[in-house]
Amino acid sequence: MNSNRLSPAMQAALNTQMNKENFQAQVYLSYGCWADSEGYDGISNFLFRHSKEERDHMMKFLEYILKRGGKVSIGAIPEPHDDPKSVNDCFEKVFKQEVDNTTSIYALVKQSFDEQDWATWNFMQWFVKEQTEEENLAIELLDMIRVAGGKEATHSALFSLDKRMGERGDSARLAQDATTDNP
Ligand code: OFO
Repeated sequence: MNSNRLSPAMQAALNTQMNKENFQAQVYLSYGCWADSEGYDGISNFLFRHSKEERDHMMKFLEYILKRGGKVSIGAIPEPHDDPKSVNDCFEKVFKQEVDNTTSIYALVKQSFDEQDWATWNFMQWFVKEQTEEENLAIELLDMIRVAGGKEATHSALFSLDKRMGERGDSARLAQDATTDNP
């Protein structure tokens, strides 16, 4: 008896998104390494923690597919994009990645609606809320770099910004505090 409660199309779409979350974790990881090698410890710490969040998102999709009796397909993770050219470029790339991810999440919501797969529709609502928060966070980063001078930010402005990010509260939670249920 087939106990898979996901349609073939939905299973494929959820697997694609699961692998995309893993790719995003790699991108944040590579940006974190770039920031550290440029001397921005606070920004690097923030990006490393965010990488862990994306990895937890991947696990959330993985567990959901399994719970619905589906088949998980772990794909290869593409190489992350080139390193950012500056802190300004880094934050712009983060914003773009989050907006792009929102588009993918909304497509999944629409697909679940069209299929009347209410379990998946309900599951996806967590990600709709999460993307609003992640976009807010990315907008906040853009605001911070704009106030610091944007592309023209001086070393001392970037030093203060890095320090501030190092002292930030845990809006991006510490890796050890995150769980699959509450990434
Ligand atoms: Fe950046 O968020 Fe995952 O889904």
